[in-house]
Formats: sequence, C-alpha cells, structure tokens
Amino acid sequence: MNVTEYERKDTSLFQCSDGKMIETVYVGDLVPDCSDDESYIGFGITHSGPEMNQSGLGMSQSDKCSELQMSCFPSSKCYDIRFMCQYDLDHNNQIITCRNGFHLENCENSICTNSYKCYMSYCIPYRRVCDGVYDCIHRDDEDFCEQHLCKFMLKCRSIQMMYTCVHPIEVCDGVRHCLHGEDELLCDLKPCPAGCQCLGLAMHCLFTNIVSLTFISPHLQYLAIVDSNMSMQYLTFTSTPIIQELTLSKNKMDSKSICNKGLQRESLFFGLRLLRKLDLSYNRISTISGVCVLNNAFLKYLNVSHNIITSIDKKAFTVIVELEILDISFNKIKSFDADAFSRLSDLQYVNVRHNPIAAVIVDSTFVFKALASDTGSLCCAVKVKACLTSVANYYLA
Ligand SMILES: [Ca+2]
Ligand SMILES: [Ca+2]
Repeated sequence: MNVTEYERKDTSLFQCSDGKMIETVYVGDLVPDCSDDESYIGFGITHSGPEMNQSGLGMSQSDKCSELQMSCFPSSKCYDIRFMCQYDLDHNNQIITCRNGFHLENCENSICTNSYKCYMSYCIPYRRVCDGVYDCIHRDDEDFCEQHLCKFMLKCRSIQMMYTCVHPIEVCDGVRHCLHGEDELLCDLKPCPAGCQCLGLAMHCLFTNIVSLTFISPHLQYLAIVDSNMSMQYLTFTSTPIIQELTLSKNKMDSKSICNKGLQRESLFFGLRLLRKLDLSYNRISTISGVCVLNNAFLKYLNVSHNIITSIDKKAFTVIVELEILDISFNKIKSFDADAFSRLSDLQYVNVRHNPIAAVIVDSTFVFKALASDTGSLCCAVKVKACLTSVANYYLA
C-alpha cells in the first residue's frame, strides 16, 4: 500500500556528471545516486525496513560537527542530536537525517517522545504504526493492529481499511502527513462571522450582510448565505476557490449580479472549478444567459426556482455538461426550447412546473429522462422517458 509521505520541501536539484538530476539533499551522503560518480559509492544502504543494516559501526563524531551535532558516519554529514534514534522517511521513501541509517544505531535505551518506540530500538512517528508497512526491526509496529485506536490523535481518512494516526505535534505543522492532507486542512480557520454558523469547512449564514469573503478560510467547501437581502453584485468568490456547494437562496440577486464582471463576460461563479451544487432559488434572476454562461464544468445540481426568469438562452448550458438535476420551476418562462438542453447528456431530472409555457420549440432529438411539469402536454411536445406531473424529491447522493 501507499505510504503517507512527506511533502516535497526542498526541490533544489544537483546535476550528476552523467546528466542525471538528483535532489541536493542526497549529495555527499555516500549512497550512490549518480551512476558514474564513484565518490558516492561505498556505503550503499537504502531503506529496507526491518532488514536495515544494524551492524555496529561505533559512534564517531566528525571533527566538522558541532557539540550539538552528530555525524552520519562514515559520511561527514552532520545532524542535530535531537534526531538521534528518530526514524522517518522522506517523499522518496529515503531515510531522513542519515540516509545510511547511522543515526538509528545503538538506540536500545533511547527514550521516545511523542513517538512510538520500536522494541529495543529506535523511535518512529505514530503515523507509521499500523500503516501496513514494517518500520521497526522486529516488526512490532504492525502487531495487534485490530486493537489500534487513534486515541488523542488525528485519524486520517481510511485507505483500504487502514488508518493513519497523526500525533498532535504533526497537525498543522505545515507538512501533509495524511495522504489526503486532512492534518493541514483546518489550520487557518478564522473567526466565524456574526450571524453565521461554522463547522469545519462549512459556513451557513442567515440574515447577515456579508460584503466580502476574503476573511473566510480559503478551504471552505460549503457556503450558504440565505435570506440576507443581498444583491451580491460586489461579492466575488476568488478567495474561496474550492467551494463545492453554494446556496444563495432568498436574496436580492438579479441577472446583473450573476454577470458582474462587465465586459469580461464571466459569471459571478467563475473560477469555482469544483462547484457541484448551486442554489439560487428565491431571487430576482430574469434570464439565464448564454453570454455570461455558468462555466462550472462539474456542476451537477442547479436550482433557479422561484425567480422571474422569462427565457433560457439556447447556449446557457453549453459548459455545465455534467448537470444532472435542474430546477427552473416557479418562474415566468413562456417559451421552452428543448435545444438548450441538447448537450446535457447526464441530465436526470428537470422541473419546469409553475411556468406559463405557451410555446415549445423542438429542434433537437434530445430526450428528457424525467421531466416534471404541471400537465402532460409539455411531455407530449418534447421527447420524454418519464413524465412527472407531481412534485418529486430528488437529492444528490
Ligand atoms: Ca508501520
Ligand atoms: Ca502535518
């Protein structure tokens, strides 16, 4: 299985005489990386978990190292004595501190602080206990894992039913230790604005008058601003780029609010590339334009019900091709053009109830999987698999 790896911190590279590029941190550690450079050959121990070389070579401090340092014998590289007997791997699965593992010798009696002590040996971070990889010489880090609980630690998301536990000292330390980075996610949470409720990466605001989102965590994934009497004309979402669900229901948004970038013809939601769900119901939107299109390619749910929409431009949905659910009920749509939906091959459900539809244009061969309308007459005019004449509730999984 994959090992939770250190993020790449030092990306500076060194060019071998044969042209190969290696990271500078590996230069001069006596582990050969350059195929034609003999100076790096001679102590070729790379990480092999429990089979790691444990032969006693004696502690020898190089003259180069200071009082608070030790040497990675026989390499002249020095390391801070705090890292003596501390085992960990970098993003290339190479041993950190002394790549030859010399700092892990003679650790039988070492004391492990905030880390797990392998039986009669060195210390490993708790996240390497029961991670499915043997890290201790005697393999005791992978014993009794069915009883392994992340007590007082952060439990990373499960990977193949294996859990990684991150000690609090490694939470919000600027380095991703969970494979999906949960340990670094909630580190810059800012105070919850008045009138809002915040929970993790979600924020729900009611009756507030927010004019800027720049003070909100850039990691926000769910945002609802409801009943706030706002036009949203001056609001932008550039500081919250990974919002996945956005509810702006019951405000004073109009078509101009949505297309607020003037000549750039970008929608208010431009840049929200991960947006999956957008609720603009109960506003004052009069048209869904093909000029200032929604460009959120992964949008699956769009609710523009209870507005004053009179028309839907033919090109309104040309980018949001993954749309599955569309609610345009309770508007003032008089003319219904089936061609506007022709690119929406994933569309599962469209609700057009409570619209004064008088004209139907059918130029395309598009087939609606499920169409909810007041009467069956619209279903007869367009191609429909399932005609729903009563309100049905659909939810995203
Ligand atoms: Ca392990
Ligand atoms: Ca971390």
